[in-house]
Amino acid sequence: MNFSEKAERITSLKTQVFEVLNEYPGYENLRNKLSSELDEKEQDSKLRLVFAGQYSSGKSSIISALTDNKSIKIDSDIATDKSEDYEWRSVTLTDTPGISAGRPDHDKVTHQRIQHADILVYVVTYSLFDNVLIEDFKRLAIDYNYKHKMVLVVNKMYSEEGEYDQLCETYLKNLEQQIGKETIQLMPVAFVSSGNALEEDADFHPYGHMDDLVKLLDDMIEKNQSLAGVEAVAQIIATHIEDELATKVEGTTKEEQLLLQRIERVISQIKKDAESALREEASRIKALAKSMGSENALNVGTSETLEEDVQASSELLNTEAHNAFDNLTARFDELDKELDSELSELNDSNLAEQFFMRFEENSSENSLGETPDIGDAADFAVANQLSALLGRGSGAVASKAMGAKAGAGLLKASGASGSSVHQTVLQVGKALGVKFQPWQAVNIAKNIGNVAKVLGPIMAALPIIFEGIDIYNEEKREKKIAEARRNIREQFQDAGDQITQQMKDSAGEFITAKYGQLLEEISKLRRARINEAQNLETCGQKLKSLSNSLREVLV
Ligand SMILES: Nc1nc2c(ncn2[C@@H]2O[C@H](COP(=O)(O)OP(=O)(O)O)[C@@H](O)[C@H]2O)c(=O)[nH]1
Ligand SMILES: [Mg+2]
Repeated sequence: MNFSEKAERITSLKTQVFEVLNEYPGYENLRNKLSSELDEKEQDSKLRLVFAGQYSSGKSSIISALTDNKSIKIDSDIATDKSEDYEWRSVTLTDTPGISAGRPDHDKVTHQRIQHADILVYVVTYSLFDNVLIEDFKRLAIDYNYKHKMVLVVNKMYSEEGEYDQLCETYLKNLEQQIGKETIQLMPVAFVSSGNALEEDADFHPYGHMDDLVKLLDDMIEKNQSLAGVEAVAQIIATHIEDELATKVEGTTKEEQLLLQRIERVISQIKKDAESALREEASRIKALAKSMGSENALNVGTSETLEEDVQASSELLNTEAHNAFDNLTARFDELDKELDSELSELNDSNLAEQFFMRFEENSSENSLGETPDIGDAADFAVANQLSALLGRGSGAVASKAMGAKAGAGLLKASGASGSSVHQTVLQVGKALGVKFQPWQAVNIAKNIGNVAKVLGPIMAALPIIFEGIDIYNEEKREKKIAEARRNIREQFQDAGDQITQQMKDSAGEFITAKYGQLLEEISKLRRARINEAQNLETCGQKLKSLSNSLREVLV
């Protein structure tokens, strides 16, 4: 299933879930909880495409054509003075006033909105870039580092003479000259005429080509839309249904579900903490690289020791990257300890006591004076897993079930008191058939190798960067210095991006392999047990099958 198919399937299942929830009474709580969580999720996961570029280049016209919204203000004068959001497909389009109309207030609004952009759509017209625009463009592409998330649109195509294809070719050549071949190759470019697109019969408008733009935006959205965002919706719905059904099933299964649910929450929280530790370290390195770039850039043309300074910076960045790795290792260790203590706390809870009591004595009465409710073999198997999960030691329950002469104390004795941190986590994994890779095995220091390698190109490029900054001609010299500054900033920024990407790749992989896999196994177990439960009414059965379908999309 590709991204759109997956998204479509999830949307359709979501609709069906709400249809069922609206039809049957008794599930109002679930419905309300689901809608509020999904609303919240939708708000923060939606991609934002911000339209920037020159005033009057046709930003509003393009948005109007895309959304088929005729009420958007379009003017040959400066029409938009504040930014405005429009919904389009799965994303938000943000119209801005644009820049360079001699209105600093507009420039400010535009740049504020740009900071919230996931994708930047930069709109120019057939006259392409002038000096002011090119500065603005480079600032966004390089200083704000949008070059990988930018789409360039050349609008008002029909204003020129010539065949469409030929025009595109000419414009592309000009663009290469104006903003550099390398940058333009990173960036998808669309040549359109949004004015034409607004007219009714598109056949008469060979320069329209809005479909090209739509396709290009689609690709860009697909590439940037984290699948995680869409999958999170499926995850939220399935999990909530499972939680709800867990309260509706009866007997042993109910307590068992509650326990599994509690364990799931504990591990989820640990996983979130691990992820935020990673984010924190990554953004620290990124910020450091960025500030090093700016600092060194400022010294171009004034410092005699720039080369040494750059060298020192790259060494420091190297050290800091390794420190970040050490910090993460320490944090992950702490989280293991936390997981251990949370699980043993749960082990001591009334819920666990009550659950395990059922399996403690298979004759006469248990300590509550009730006749024990001994389940079938499957119940014992799950109880056994739970026992291992909570650090009671695996095997204890099963051996009891087989009638081994074990006192009630055995469960406790083999339990949390004697378990050491990593043992518990490993035991938890073992109980669920998960093999962990130790964090050290995905040593990012190994992956990073030497950050100097990342920074090598900077050093190599320095002589070229500095070439010509000593020339006499003041204007040329200024230009050369500005170019060198930008270059240095860009190099450090790229280095920061590369290092953090490597951090995210390896630590992210570790987090998923460890906690993610645990969660998956627990969720599988819960679902299997709910599926076995026979006592759900019609609505429950329907929800159960929908949540199963959602899970199928998720694998
Ligand atoms: N010739 C031509 N004019 C257009 C096209 N698209 C928009 N315009 C005109 O350009 C002017 C500015 O458009 P607008 O969408 O308000 O630009 P914005 O300031 O970037 O939002 C308006 O008069 C539009 O009618 C086009 O494709 N071709
Ligand atoms: Mg406008």
